[in-house]
Amino acid sequence: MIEVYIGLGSNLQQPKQQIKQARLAIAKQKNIKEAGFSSLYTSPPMGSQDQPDYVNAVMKIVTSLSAIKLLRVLQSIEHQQGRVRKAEQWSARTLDLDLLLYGDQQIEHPDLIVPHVGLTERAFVLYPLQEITQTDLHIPSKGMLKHLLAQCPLKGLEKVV
Ligand code: A4P
Ligand code: MG
Repeated sequence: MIEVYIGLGSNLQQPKQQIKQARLAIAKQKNIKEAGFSSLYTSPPMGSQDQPDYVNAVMKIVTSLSAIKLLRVLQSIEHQQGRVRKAEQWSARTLDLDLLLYGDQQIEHPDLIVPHVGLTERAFVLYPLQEITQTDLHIPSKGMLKHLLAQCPLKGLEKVV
């Protein structure tokens, strides 16, 4: 079994509900067990400002699935929740599931880069990640989470109450 962190994001069609629904869909998969879930956070969009604010969260799971099989499971959940892929990068979406960390592995596959690209500069990933890690997490090839957080302004990130 391997410890994995997943980033969840949504800014369309009741984002909070989308995140909650995705959490349930992930947790009920065969070979996946939920091991933690952060608060929900809201933040202005990174990328085009011509779209609604996002709701984000981070989930910890333990799984026996390979990283690629897990990616396929996450993509099918995105699809079930009405995700439409647009040509434009960082466009609005009902659900985005990013494989942030897969144990302490570094993966460079045509369809999968782990740690997730950009993770180290994204407040909407680093702050929820910190909330659900007991010890100080090491991000492979990037350093300690607490050092990354010290260099990452909140950029409008707020906990959803
Ligand atoms: N892919 C490679 N590595 C991974 C990984 N670790 N996890 C590939 C998931 N997918 C990975 O992803 C494009 C391709 O990345 C996939 O085919 C997969 O094989 P996608 O989900 O189709 O497209 P995307 O999400 O639009 O692209 P991208 O570049 O991954 O965007 P991000 O990084 O997910 O950012 N602002 C706020 N405030 N909050 C957000 O959550 N999210 C985005 C999207 C933009 N702005 C945001 C937020
Ligand atoms: Mg994505």
